[in-house]
Amino acid sequence: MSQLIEVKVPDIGDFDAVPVIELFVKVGDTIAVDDAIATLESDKATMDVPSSAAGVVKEVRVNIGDKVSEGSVLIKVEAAGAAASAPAAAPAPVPAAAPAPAPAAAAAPATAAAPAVAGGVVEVKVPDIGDFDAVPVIELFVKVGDTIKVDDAIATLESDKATMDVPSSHAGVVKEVLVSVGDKVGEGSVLLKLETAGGAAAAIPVAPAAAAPAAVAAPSPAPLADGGPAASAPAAMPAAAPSAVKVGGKVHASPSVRAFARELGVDLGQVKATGPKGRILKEDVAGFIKAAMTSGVVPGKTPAAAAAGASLGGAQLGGLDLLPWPKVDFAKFGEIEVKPLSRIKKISGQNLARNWVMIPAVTYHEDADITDLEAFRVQMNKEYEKSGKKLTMLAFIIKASVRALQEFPEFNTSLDGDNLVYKKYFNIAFAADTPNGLVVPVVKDADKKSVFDIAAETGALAKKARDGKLGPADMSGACFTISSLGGIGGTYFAPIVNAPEVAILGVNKSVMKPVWDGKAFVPRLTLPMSLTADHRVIDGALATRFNVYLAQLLADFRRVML
Ligand code: CAO
Repeated sequence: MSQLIEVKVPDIGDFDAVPVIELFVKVGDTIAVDDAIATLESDKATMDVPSSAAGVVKEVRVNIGDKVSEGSVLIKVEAAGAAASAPAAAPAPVPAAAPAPAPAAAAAPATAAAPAVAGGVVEVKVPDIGDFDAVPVIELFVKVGDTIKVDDAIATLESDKATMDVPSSHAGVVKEVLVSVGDKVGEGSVLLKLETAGGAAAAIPVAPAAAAPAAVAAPSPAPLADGGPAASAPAAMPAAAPSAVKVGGKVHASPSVRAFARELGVDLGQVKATGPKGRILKEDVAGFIKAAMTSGVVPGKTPAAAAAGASLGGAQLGGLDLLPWPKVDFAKFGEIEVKPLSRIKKISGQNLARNWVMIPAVTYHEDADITDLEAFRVQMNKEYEKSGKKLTMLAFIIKASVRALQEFPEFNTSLDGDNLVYKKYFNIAFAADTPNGLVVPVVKDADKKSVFDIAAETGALAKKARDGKLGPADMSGACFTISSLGGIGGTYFAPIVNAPEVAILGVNKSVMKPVWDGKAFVPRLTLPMSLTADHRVIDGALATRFNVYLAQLLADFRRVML
């Protein structure tokens, strides 16, 4: 038997008529206890309301913009059988974030007998934040040497349900910062030591007393965040003191949006807000990521600047909050010579940096037994010696790769927003090492060419590359890239996907290895292969199937014709 359970706004203190700013559920959704249902936001705190029941959402009783209070029904949930569990022990109260109930009676803010400071060093502490304890600091807005005013935001604290800024209780110059991002703090934790300018901290507005007598009676160092009238002071959550925290700071976003952004490594400062009062919505973060993924460009920067920023370790790449590139005076440690990067290195570096950062790439290794293929290649080259024709291992690998791409079409695709573009042509690029850097010429329509043709074309393109004569047409339109270090050596490596392609095959020098044939170890010529694939398109199982298939083709090249 199923039953309908009403999920209501829990006790949020004296707080009343708080706007719903986000809704996370819709009819038909299956939710668990504690899943966030909605975000409520006052001018001081943002709080997610967790579900008190598990089940399927049958009705959503509120809309964005509706004002709710304790007891307002948000949704009706159909709990299946016993799963209907607890009309849960009273709805999990929203953790204390904001402060204290502002008694209606007390209309005007009072000026507290704040600690009179006649100059000197004062400690700025976390005010009374109710039952809340050990809350992580997620942002710090001040550093040693900063001059701050009363009420300037010092830090943002964030629990899994609420976000709150801690304003300064005093004005002065920051002498010491005693917390770091990630530290957990509770009421009374010292955040800063401030050198006050004398009396600066004296007139601290305090919420009009009443509901939180203890807190207010004392010369609390926690001022009203905005010094405003009590009526605007949120009474969220349990306990509470005079208003001491506020949401806002640099960015305006709910805890769940902040968590979402953190998960994706997005700096909310970079995201354009479309919500009311400049609030960043989940859609804004998703849109920011999408824009960065499709353009490959840091919003507000030119592609070159963005990529240059990446290659130089610039502070921002696609919203990632990176440290600036270390600036070292190398000459201090010994003799140096500075040479500018070649044009090719600058351009390829920008592309490599973008692809490395933006593609969730995984590299899969496989060994191909090319004993018979190499013997065949050597024999054919002898037979065709006089004709001037020559077969290379690279040409065989290109031909086999085309066959594998036909067998596994996902490898012959490109991502375009939410679409996957399947290509019906087979243009294979190969990395060519030149004195000026790496270039990637393309063998067009490799499926229509013989291995001899491909060998001749790669030879001609490689020469053109070394002579610096490749044009844009020689290097465009690739579907899949092969990077062969076989002429040099190595065992395995992890090539970087050449976007917008979704995979790249690296090969190293083949070596004789003892392989167990069931009765004895036999010497087999083994080609080490390293396939890197974009995990957004290609899963590990598919990548491994591709590798195994490619190895089979190279082990018995007759399979390419099948
Ligand atoms: N195993 C063993 N020997 C191999 C081999 C392999 N996988 N691949 C090539 N060789 C041998 C060749 O048979 C040739 O030997 P012979 O002269 O005796 O015939 C020799 O190595 C030289 O080959 P090559 O490298 O000149 O020719 P290629 O067709 O194999 O490669 C090209 C051409 C353009 C791919 C290559 O010159 C090149 O630039 N490779 C570097 C690519 C690169 O830098 N990739 C890294 C990108 S990521 O930083």
